[in-house]
Amino acid sequence: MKVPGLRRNAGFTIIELLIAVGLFLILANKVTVVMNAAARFTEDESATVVLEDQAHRVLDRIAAAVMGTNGETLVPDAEAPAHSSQLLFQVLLGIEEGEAVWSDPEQIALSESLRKVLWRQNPDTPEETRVVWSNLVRPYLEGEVPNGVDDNGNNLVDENGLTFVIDRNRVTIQISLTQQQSDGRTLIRTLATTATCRNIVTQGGP
Ligand SMILES: [Ca+2]
Ligand SMILES: [Ca+2]
Repeated sequence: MKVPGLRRNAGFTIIELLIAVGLFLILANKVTVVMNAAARFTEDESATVVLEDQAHRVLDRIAAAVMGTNGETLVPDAEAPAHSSQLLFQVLLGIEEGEAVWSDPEQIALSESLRKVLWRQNPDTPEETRVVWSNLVRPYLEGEVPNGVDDNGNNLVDENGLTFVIDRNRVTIQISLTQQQSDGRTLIRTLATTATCRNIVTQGGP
């Protein structure tokens, strides 16, 4: 015996199937968007930690070097707001028989490629030794482009991604590190600190 309406309720109609497939595709698309955003966020977080960690370590090393010098050993001997991308200095190693003992000349500078921070001892001599402290430097400080104008409003014009401002025995160090993400976006982190030359030696200095 036939029951009225039984055939119609036994399965999905084509329209119902199309609606179900459409809803599934919309849902799948939303899930994909959310997953991509989560992956991007995770990648950004990871890269940010790397950039900030490396920037802090480089700033700490430079600040420690500056504190080991006296103002007279710092080259260039520039008055603020003059700026430079290199420091040449000697570190006070100690006092021997009343005389200050200084290290061999050391240099911290941006490389010619504008991407690396290089520490060098006895630079440009056969005895030169060098260590790369960072290879993620931005060629110009965040917000700055080489156009003869102070684009980022810090009173410095066309300053590089590693910049020193020397004001007597105080050195302000600014650094911008950058890393390109897998989707082509670029992350930038900029940090700054000021260090003071603490070894004021009036006799026996270089
Ligand atoms: Ca500037
Ligand atoms: Ca500029």
